[in-house]
Amino acid sequence: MVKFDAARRILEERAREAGFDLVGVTRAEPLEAGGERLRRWQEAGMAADMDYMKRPVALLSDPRSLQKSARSVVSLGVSYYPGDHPENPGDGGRVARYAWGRDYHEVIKKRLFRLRAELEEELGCRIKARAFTDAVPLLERSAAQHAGLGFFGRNSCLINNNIGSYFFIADLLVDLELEPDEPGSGTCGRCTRCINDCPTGAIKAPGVVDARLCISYLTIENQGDIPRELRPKVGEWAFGCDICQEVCPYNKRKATKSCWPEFSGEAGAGPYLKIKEVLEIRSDEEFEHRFGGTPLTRPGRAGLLRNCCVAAGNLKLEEAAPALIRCLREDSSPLVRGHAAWALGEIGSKEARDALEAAAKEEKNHRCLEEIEMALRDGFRGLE
Ligand code: B12
Ligand code: SF4
Ligand code: SF4
Repeated sequence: MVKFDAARRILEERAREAGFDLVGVTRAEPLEAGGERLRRWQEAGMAADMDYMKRPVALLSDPRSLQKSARSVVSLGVSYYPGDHPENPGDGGRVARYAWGRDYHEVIKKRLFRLRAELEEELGCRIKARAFTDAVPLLERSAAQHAGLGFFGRNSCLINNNIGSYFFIADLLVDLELEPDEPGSGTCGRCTRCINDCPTGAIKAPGVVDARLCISYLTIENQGDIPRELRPKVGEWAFGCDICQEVCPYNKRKATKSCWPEFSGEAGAGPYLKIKEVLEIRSDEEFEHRFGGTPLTRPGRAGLLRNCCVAAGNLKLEEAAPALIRCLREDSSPLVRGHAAWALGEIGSKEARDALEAAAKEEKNHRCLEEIEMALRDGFRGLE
């Protein structure tokens, strides 16, 4: 039988060797305070259309609902910070840092399995384990806070005093009894920058993000329209949003560059999408060819084109007008046609208006027709 503290030490060593920046352990017991906050969040409707976040609190807050035999939760943190966001070349749709490289689910899972295998070898016993990151129903931030990885910032992110908040949380649920860590502690002090600077006012109270307003939700998880009144506030973001982390003093001082090459901009889509090029993607095959193996597949082809339409409209990107007009005429998705209409209204050129007027005669979809009419009514200020 392996000794309690020896197993903990071996875990720490192997996890560091595997490239994890943070490692901590908590007992596989219900996360009661987190569960209570989740209940209030769900009841307020803040989970928007994310059905997986509407599952019972008892399920989402209990690690043993994922693995009955689990005794400990090993919580791991890995920095994805690729560095500063470069200046927009002028025609780019901004991508949140966590998504510049390869799909973190796959990349991290591989290392988690390797870590488990190494632990089994070193400890000389079979370990029944479940390994995951961001893919199962568990309050990962709460578990990580219990395991000592950091404290909750007012932006609701888990912040580590040494590396800031640009890190993924990954978990190994194991049937081993491991020595638990002290819970993470720290404070935002009197700072409220994230709350003040969130463009949509999504941070409703310290640690409480209303997903219905959050740009990250609107551009990634949301499968429908980006509400018209929120579109101007989305700015140039085409996938996710980093503002409440960018303004955070902990990240300004402490953000530590990731040492995983898979998360660098060169490994994936990088910091900006070429809006004009994305707007030309017409098939799922082409989309998969361009973005397969990166986190950008999450909203699907139509979702990513929708986002690029909104970014083009906000950038008043006249050079994207021909591509937007092709979306309006040819795209099979009403979501794309509707948002292309909005963007053309924002760009407000003569060719944009001509295209909208022509489309108004052809469009059969009721929602798209409404978008076209509203674009003709509300856009084009200053063209007369
Ligand atoms: C749903 C979800 C989202 C939703 C909702 C986000 C939200 N804040 O709820 C959307 C799509 C908006 C989103 C956005 C992002 N997400 Co997200 N998301 C998740 C997911 C799947 C569940 C989060 C959740 O349970 N929300 C429900 C609410 C109630 O919980 P919560 O926000 O985590 O808040 C808890 C704590 O903040 C705590 N709390 C807050 N204040 C206080 C104060 C006290 C005193 C106490 C005791 C507790 C407490 O209580 C809550 C319950 O545990 C997790 C993965 C997972 N399975 O956990 C990733 C996760 C939270 N996301 C992550 C990331 C990276 C992001 C983005 C940065 C991506 C981006 N750049 O666009 C943004 C950040 C936006 C933000 N400010 O939260 C990481 C966060 C890592 C970290 N260091 O914190 C996670 C953990 C994924 C991972 N495995 O790495 N996300
Ligand atoms: S990710 Fe962006 S929109 Fe969401 S809470 Fe943070 S600043 Fe606000
Ligand atoms: S910006 Fe300020 S208030 Fe927000 S999480 Fe960072 S330290 Fe806390």
